[in-house]
Amino acid sequence: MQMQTTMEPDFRFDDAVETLPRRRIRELQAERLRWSLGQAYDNVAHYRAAFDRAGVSPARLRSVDDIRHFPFTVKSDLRDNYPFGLFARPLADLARVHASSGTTGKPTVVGYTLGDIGRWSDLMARSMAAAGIRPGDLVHNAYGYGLFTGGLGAHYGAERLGCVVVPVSGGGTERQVTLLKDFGPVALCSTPSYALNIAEVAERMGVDMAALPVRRGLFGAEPWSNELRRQLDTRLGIKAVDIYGLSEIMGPGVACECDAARDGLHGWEDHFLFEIIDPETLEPLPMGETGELVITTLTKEAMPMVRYRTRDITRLTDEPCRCGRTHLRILRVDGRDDDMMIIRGVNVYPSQVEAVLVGLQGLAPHYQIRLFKEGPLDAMAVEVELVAGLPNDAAALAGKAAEVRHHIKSTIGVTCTVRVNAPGKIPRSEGKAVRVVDQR
Ligand code: DLL
Repeated sequence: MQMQTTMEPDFRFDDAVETLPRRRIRELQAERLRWSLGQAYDNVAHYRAAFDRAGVSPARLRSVDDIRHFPFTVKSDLRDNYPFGLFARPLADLARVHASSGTTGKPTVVGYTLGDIGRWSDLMARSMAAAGIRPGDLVHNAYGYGLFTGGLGAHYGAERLGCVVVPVSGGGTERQVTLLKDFGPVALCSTPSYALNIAEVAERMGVDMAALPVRRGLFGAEPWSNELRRQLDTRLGIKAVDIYGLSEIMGPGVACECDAARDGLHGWEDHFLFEIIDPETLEPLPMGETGELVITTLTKEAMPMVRYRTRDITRLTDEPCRCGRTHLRILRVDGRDDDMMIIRGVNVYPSQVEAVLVGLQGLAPHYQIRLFKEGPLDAMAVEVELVAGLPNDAAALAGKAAEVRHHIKSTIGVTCTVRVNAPGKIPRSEGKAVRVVDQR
């Protein structure tokens, strides 16, 4: 059963801004950039020192292209200024802090004024509308609530759009399925790996997700392949839409795909300046080239970020989109440069392995990659699972493993070890999936 939407299909939350001519977007960015750099320089000791060292001054900025003369900000700058050293406002003027755990050492802490929370909510509402969610829709929010920005980010955005939020948070998957069945939400917000977990548990409980009213999935916070998207579309009976963001810049809603094209994520350029740089030379790259995404905030009060190196590898396009929005698109993120594995000279992202696995018959889309040393070289072992109901004796598992190894070799070009496990052996995600286990 499909719910009818009451709004016209190309409904936009901020119609005038989302369709601004590109020239106007650049003018708006120049104006806001000067303000934002000024905030950083005047109120944050770290930026004042960094700008002075680089010999740059916000007042002398002529156009957005001048951003290339400003210094980058990196993750360790946040750690070095832990916890509140990068705030441009006194702590008492803030409304909230969030933090991400990070893989090593101290968490990175980010802060928001009430105004920042308002703009974030607007951008999440804009993203959700772009994804096809409409005012009045019931939204099941399975992003984790707490220090992680996913839960509260999606929550405030959905409320701002005029939706009714079910604030479930992550985990307790059987209960999630029961709520999805009983409440009949129109949209599901979660990481793509958790959505897959929900689909699997629903099947086990005998709940036909495709027969429920849910018709949109707003999935992000981790890289995922188009193959996984197709699988989620079918198994959940939805249209799965990609949403991107990071705590350092705001949280979810920095960019989001549109329902019309699902072909790249519109980066909201009235609030952020996007660049792609060569991660080796640190030089800006022209539109369309692949490199590291660098983002400068244009409207953040509590914590302006100047040329933040996201470590996310992708490319941008400013080709017109069929949805009518004029904001550039970030092509789907392959992964982080620190997730990139180099196996016998070949660069591999976990999402490429995922694309192969999900495309093969008889395999469940749950996987983990183990990195280990083989003599002096890095080697990769792929652990995957057979779907339930197939013969899973040793010979069947070995035969399937050989097939997977062959496909990985012919598609990605790397030789690796593959182990096909009986169903249920790979850990299931309740948030961001752990795809790579480093045993080197
Ligand atoms: O993951 C914010 C978020 C919440 C985004 C919910 C979307 C939905 P962090 O925990 O700071 O923030 O992690 C940010 O996650 O630099 C990317 O490496 C990765 N990431 C986020 N969205 C995507 C995506 C949230 N759609 C880091 N595709 C980012 C690929 C993504 N990677």
